[in-house]
Amino acid sequence: MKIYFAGSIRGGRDDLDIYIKIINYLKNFGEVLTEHISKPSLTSFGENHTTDDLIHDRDMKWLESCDIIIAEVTNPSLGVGYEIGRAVEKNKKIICLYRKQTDRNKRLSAMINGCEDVVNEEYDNFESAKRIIDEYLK
Ligand code: 6K6
Repeated sequence: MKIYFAGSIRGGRDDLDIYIKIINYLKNFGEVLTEHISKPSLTSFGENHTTDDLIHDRDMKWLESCDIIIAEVTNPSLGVGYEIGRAVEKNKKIICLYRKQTDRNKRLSAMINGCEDVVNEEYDNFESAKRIIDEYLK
């Protein structure tokens, strides 16, 4: 199974630790096409080896070829929102994982939470994220 993991890069890297754990766990179920998102060297300031055009076109090809998208959507990211929208157009299976927040002012965008083509799941910690992943990927 080809898995496309989406997580914030230029939107901010505060959730990198949980991305690393989720990606490593997803590898039990198949090939994670976007494993680079778990690289600490991929900072919000970017890498100079490639251009934005190439990143966009490569990621769209991966999105087209994947069987499922797992998006960690706690940290708002334009790129992740864009990927989810494009994946909806392509009729892909999309699971969004949103970590429960103590700050009531922080809520998942209505455009994701209100999208009937997306499975939205809230989780508390990595253990509960794993249970959700098991539910959809096992
Ligand atoms: C790294 C840091 C700044 O720019 C980069 C370039 N690298 C990227 N490489 C691969 N995928 C990327 C890159 N930048 C964005 N993406 C895709 O968009 C990933 O698949 C992420 O799920 C999503 C992150 O979007 P932003 O808006 O948070 O960057």
